[in-house]
Amino acid sequence: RLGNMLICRRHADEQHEISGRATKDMHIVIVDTSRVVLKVVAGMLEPQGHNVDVFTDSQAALDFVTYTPTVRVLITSLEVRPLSGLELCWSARLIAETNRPLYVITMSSARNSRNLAEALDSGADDFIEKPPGAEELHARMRAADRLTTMQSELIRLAETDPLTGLLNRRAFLQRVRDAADRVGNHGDMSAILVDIDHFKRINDEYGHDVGDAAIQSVCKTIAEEGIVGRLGGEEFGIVLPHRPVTDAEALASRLRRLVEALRIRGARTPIRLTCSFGVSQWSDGDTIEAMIKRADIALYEAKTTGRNRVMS
Ligand code: GH3
Ligand code: MG
Ligand code: MG
Ligand code: MG
Repeated sequence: RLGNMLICRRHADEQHEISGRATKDMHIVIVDTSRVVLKVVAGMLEPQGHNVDVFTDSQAALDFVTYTPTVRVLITSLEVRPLSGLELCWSARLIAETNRPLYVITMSSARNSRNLAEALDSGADDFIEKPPGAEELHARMRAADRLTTMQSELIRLAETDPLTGLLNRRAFLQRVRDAADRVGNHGDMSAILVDIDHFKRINDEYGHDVGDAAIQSVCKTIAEEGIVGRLGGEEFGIVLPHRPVTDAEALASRLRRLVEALRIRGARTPIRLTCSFGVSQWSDGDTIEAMIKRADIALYEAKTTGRNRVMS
């Protein structure tokens, strides 16, 4: 048991060493009404390599954290304005529930169990007493680093398709939905669906491994711009936010030629393949499902009129 504790301790020491290096740095936001407190806390974190931004205004801090996805830790005093520390905590928790890791720590000079419980119930991950000691603060940052690193990895695993590294269907649709919110009702947005032609033949003739390699090559070729996802076996989606359908048509035509020029290795002779493309545009009062459905209808038309073509 004691041996175990020693090992844990040594591990902690190693972690401590690592945390001093730039590779372990985190983007941290600190909110407090006192510039002195901000200076003291930032002064403990910056020498560790962390990138620190300080705010006396909690609303400004929330806006910054909302629009700055690199922020991984938010440390807020409970006594801040105009949003209280608990409100800030809660709002920050809502951001973090989407798809980014954010570790929230509340700070108060009055450490009582009521404060602590309220902070945790408002979505805080941790609570520190003001002013924190350097050793304690660094240990808490290491805890934040462990948790957010694991969260990032889990988010990555949940969002990406392992064969191609592209967004999977669910993450793709979520990303497109977010983009649609930004584009609004009257803005431009366009979509492309891509499906490999006669792909079953490639699998049948050369085997599943070569089929997989073909999917990987096609995905590398078509993942040029926009939001790109693997929607099914050998079917991909590309969405161009803020871009008219003519841009999507031009991109699809270029990608069609690039795929045609591809040579897949893995068999005795290089394999050639083609893709069909369906293009659609975002229109007033649309849903992303409707936009993608129209691209799917266009894709079907490309298939039935001879494949290796772009239809809109
Ligand atoms: P079409 O031109 O009409 O699209 O013909 P197709 O043969 O491509 O037809 P379809 O799109 O229906 O067939 C897709 C095939 O892709 C069926 C499935 O066996 C294969 N497939 C799906 N996922 C994978 C995968 O991850 N790896 C490999 N090697 N094959 C896959
Ligand atoms: Mg098909
Ligand atoms: Mg196909
Ligand atoms: Mg298909």
